[in-house]
Amino acid sequence: MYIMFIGTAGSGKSSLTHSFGLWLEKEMEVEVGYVNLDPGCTYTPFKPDFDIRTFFTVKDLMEREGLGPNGAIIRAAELMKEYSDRIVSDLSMIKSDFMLIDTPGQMEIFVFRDTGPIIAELLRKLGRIVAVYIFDPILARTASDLSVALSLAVATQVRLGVPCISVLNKSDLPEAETVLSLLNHPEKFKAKILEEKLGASSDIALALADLAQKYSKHTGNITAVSAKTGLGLDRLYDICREVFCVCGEL
Ligand SMILES: Nc1nc2c(ncn2[C@@H]2O[C@H](COP(=O)(O)OP(=O)(O)OP(=O)(O)O)[C@@H](O)[C@H]2O)c(=O)[nH]1
Ligand SMILES: [Mg+2]
Repeated sequence: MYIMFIGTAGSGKSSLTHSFGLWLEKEMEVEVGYVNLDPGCTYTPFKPDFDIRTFFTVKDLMEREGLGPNGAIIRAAELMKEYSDRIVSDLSMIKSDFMLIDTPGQMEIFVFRDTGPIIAELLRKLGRIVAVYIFDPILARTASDLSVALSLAVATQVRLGVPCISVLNKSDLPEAETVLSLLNHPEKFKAKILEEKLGASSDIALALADLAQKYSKHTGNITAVSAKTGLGLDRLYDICREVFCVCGEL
């Protein structure tokens, strides 16, 4: 099974790839392959079995092509698309029960450009694939911010076209408690949005909250995890497996 971790910058993609991998190896005694698809990172907490940085890095592109950091990130996304067949062919050679894929820090270069959907589609031909959308409680300090964060998860599902589940990472932090309480109580969530007095934007935030609620009916509720403490990793494992038991390959 291929599991792709997607999320906003700093949400914990690399940490969760690492801690979930260790958990799978120790608790489930399965073989785990680790994949780094972030050409901009300088460090990964896990030892990658495949690393996009063997082809190119954002730093090299800046030097070689005289680009600024954003230009180099966009160029890296174009190159990743060009290399997609090669990447997927290399991944198909790695023997493992679970292949955990860490994706670029800036999710827009993976999800909103062609790269992510192309790689997801190629992997889908090889085997089962799930995208795990990671919520960062730090980016959902208000109810309206949470509605925006939820809409990004919906957009990811639409863009990647593979089964997508959502987790709330950093659930060891106090901010996570508020987020979970809003997610579990839709009426309270909506009341909070109205309390925030956003004027005309309240209606948009309410519509986004409704959209997310509708979406979660198909994908299950958001599971609280912590890459730091290991909380909820057993549930993440169950959900990844349930995706295929319940709906088969979508
Ligand atoms: N408290 C807490 N901190 C976490 C958790 N997961 C990640 N972090 C911290 O969040 C920061 C970002 O974690 P990363 O794993 O590098 O996140 P990322 O999404 O891979 O980041 P980029 O690739 O740079 O976008 C680090 O300081 C981590 O230690 C968690 O479960 N709890
Ligand atoms: Mg990372």
